[in-house]
Amino acid sequence: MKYNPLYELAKAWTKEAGENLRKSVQETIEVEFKTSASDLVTKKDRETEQYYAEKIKQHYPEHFILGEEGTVQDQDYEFEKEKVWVIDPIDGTTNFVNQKMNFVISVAFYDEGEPVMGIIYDPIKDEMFHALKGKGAYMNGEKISRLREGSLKEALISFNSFWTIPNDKVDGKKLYPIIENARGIRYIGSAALEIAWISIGRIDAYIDFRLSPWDIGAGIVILKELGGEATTLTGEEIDMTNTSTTLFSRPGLATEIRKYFN
Ligand code: 2AM
Ligand code: CA
Repeated sequence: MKYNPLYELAKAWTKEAGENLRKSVQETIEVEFKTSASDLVTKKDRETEQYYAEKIKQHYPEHFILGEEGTVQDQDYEFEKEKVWVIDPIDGTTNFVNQKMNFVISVAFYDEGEPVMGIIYDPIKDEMFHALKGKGAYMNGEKISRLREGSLKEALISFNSFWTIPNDKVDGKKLYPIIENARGIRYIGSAALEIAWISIGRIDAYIDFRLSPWDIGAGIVILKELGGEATTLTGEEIDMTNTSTTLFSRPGLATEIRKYFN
């Protein structure tokens, strides 16, 4: 398959970058604030993205990089027409700083807008979730089974409780019946990790109202490969050039959840 070498390289790079992050939680992590005290970036976010940028430039100089930290500047391209790496060097930076766990590297590859490859790596648990379109999804070396349908009453649903207080994206009261009718609510604090966990059934659905392409690029590939759902809250395809509302779930469950937002 033509993407196999790229897939193998990306997994090897991610393993190495993850080991580096795992070591760095022992050290003092210097924090900078981006837009507020809850929007963080560290030297490690930048270094890790830089690491990928160098590897990609070396092996695939014609590819583009859509990264959270904007390491590669002055790129002028159309996402739908090019080969693009979508990278979040640390998803869950707040967890990286405060918990020293529950953060991941999220790396995806899109070819002319088509989701091709996704890797989500939790370096503390040493759990790598990965998929190549049409070739199945894996957790480390083990193939993940296709997702079964599920219902809300048996489901663990993930969302940030931030969305239940007044905000400019959603009427938080719409989440109340979901809280009432689900088996339970969970939130880890890393969008990519929430999606990775859906793939192996640790949670059943994840709702968000303002995610960026790099938070979800890899998760979309992995979930789709397993028959899961990955759309906007209203069921449309996610626009990889913008922030969007998102609903990720095992099959069927998204339809049940969506009813509460009509
Ligand atoms: P990050 O850690 O890469 O910033 C935390 O609630 C989850 O939402 C994380 O996956 C975080 O990604 C993501 N997120 C997206 N936009 C955010 C924002 N403006 N502020 C905080 N977290 C954001
Ligand atoms: Ca990040």
